[in-house]
Amino acid sequence: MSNEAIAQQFLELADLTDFVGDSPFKSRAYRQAAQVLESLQTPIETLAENGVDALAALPGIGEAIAEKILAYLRTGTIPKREELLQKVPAGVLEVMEVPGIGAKTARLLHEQLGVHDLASLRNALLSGAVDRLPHFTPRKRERLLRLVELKHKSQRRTPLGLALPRGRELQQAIGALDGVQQAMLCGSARRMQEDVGDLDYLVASDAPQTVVEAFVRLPAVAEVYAQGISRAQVFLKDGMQVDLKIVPPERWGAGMLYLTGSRAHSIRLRQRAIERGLKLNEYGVWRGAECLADDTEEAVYAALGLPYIPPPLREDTGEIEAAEQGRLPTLVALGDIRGDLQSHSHWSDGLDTLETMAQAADALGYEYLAITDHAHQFTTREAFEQRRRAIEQLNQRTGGRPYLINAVEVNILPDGSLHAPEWMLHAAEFVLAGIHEAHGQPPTEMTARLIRALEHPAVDALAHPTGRRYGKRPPNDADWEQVFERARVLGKAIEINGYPTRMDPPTPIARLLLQSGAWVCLGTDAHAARDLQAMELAVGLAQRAWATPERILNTRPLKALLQWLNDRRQSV
Ligand code: DGT
Ligand code: CA
Ligand code: CA
Ligand code: ZN
Repeated sequence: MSNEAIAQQFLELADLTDFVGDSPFKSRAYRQAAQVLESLQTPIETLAENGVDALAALPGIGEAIAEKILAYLRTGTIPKREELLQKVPAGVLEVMEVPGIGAKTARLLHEQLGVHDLASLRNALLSGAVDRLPHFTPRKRERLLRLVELKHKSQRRTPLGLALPRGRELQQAIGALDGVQQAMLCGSARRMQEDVGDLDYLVASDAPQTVVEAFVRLPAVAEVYAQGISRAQVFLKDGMQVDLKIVPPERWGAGMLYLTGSRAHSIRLRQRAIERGLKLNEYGVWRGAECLADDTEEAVYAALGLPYIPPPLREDTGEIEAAEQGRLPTLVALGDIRGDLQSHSHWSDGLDTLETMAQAADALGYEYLAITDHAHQFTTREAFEQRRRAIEQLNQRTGGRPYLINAVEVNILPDGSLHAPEWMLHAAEFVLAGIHEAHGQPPTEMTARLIRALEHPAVDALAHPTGRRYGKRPPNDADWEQVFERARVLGKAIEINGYPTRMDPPTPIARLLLQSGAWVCLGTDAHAARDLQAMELAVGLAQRAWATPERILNTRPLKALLQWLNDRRQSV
C-alpha cells in the first residue's frame, strides 16, 4: 500500500462525510490527515508497526484517525468509508472530484437531478437541466461542462507515436521550470506501451509548491483538475490528461520506479520486499525506519536482490522470475538498427522521392533502406523497370550511402495468393507480403491465408501481421503460433511495424513471435521521409516482446542482410 493510496482514501472519506452532512470538523480532520500522509516520506506501515501511539504522534493525526489507518492497513479499506458508501452512490465521489463541485452542489445535483456519476453529470450539463438549480449560472455550467468533457475525452487512449513527441516536448518545458532538478516522463509512455491513457511526470525538487504552481501555468495546460502540495492533474489543450508528481531529489529512483509501473510489476516488487522483511513504497526500500535505497532505480532493484529491469519489460509477464534467474534479455536498442525494411516512395503512395527518402535514411545513420512500394501500383513492367533503374542510379551516385533496396510490398489476396506478377516478385531484392483487404476472416481461414503467402517462394517477410489500425480496425485473429512456426521453418521473417497507427503486432502477439524463433524485421512503413522516425516505436514494441538483436534482420550489416536475401533466393 502506498501512502498516496491511503491519502486518497481519506480525501474520499472527507467528501463522503460532507455529502451526507456529517460534522465539518470531521471532514477537515480527514483532509488534514490526507495531507500529512501525502507528505510523509516513510511507509505508513513502518510507523504503524509501533502501534496507535506512534501514529497519533504525527502532527494532525489523532487517535480516531490512527485507528482508521490501522484498519486500512489490515483490511485495505477504511470501515467508515465503506459505511458511507452504503448510503451514497459510489459515482458521487468522481462528481465531487470535479473542481468547482463541492458537497453542497453534489447533493443538490443528486437530489434534484439524480446525478450519481460523471456520465449523468455530463447529461445534466448538456441538457441544461442544471439551470433549474439555485445559483447555477450559465457561466458555471459552461465551465463545468468544459471540465467534464475533458475528463470524458481523456478516457480515450492515445497511440504512443502521437503521445511520445508531445510527452517529450512537455518534459522539456517542465524540466525548465524554476526549482526543477530533474523531470521525466514515466507511466505507460516510458514502458513504450502501444497506446497511453495519460502522461505521468516525475519531478525531483526541494521546492514542490513552487513547481506545482509554475506547472499549472504552463501555456500547454488548458485546465487544472487537481492541485496538491506535491502533485497536480491537468488537461492539455488537445484533451490529454497529465499527472505530475514531485519527490525530493534523493528519492528520485524510488519515485521513477513507482510512477513507471506497471501496477502489476509494482505489486510483485512490494510482495518481494515483504518476503524479505522490507517495505517498498514510492519513497524507497525500507527496513523499519531505515531507508536502504531510494536515489536510483538500480539501487532500489538491488535492495530487492534484483538487477535493473528495463521499463518495457515491467508488466509482470515473467520479467521478475527472469531477473531472479539472471536471464533477462539484452534488449535490442535503437542504436542497433542499421536500416529500415519498409518504406514507400512517390513511385507508389509515398509523398517523397527516392532521393529525399535516401537522405533521411542517411541522416539517421542507416546503411540501407528498403523501398517497398506497393506492387499493384506498377501497372506495366516498364514502370517497375524504371524504378529499378532510378534506384540503381541513385545508389551509384551516393555510393550506396545508404543502399536503397529494390523491394516491393505485395497484397495477400483472400485466398493467400499474391497480387503481383511472378516476374516482379522475382525481380525484387526483397518481397514483403501483407494484408490490405478482406480483414476479419475467421481464424482458420486467416491462418491458412497467411501461411500460403509465406510459402510463396519469392516472399521474404510478412508485413504488419495482424492488420490492426488504431480507432479503425481490430487485429485479425489467427493461430499466430502456427503462422510464426511456419515462418521459422521456412526461414522467413515477420515484421514488427512501427507506423504510429499500426504498432503491429500488439505486444502479446509480438511476444509469441519472439518466442517462436522466427526471423523478425522492423519497419516503419514510412509514407514520407519524416515517418522514418517511427523506428523507435518499432524498437519499443520489439523490446516489449523481449527482443534481442540476434533475431532481428535489420541489426545486420548490409552485407550480411544481402547474404541472407541471397541465400534464400538460392534455396528456392
Ligand atoms: P495508462 O496511463 O492507462 O496508459 O497506464 P499507466 O501505467 O501510465 O497508469 P497510470 O497513469 O494510471 O499510473 C501511472 C503509474 O503510477 C502506474 O504505472 C503505476 C503507478 N500507480 C498509479 N496508481 C497506482 C496504484 O494505485 N498502485 C500502484 N502500485 N501503482 C500505482
Ligand atoms: Ca499514464
Ligand atoms: Ca496517470
Ligand atoms: Zn502495407
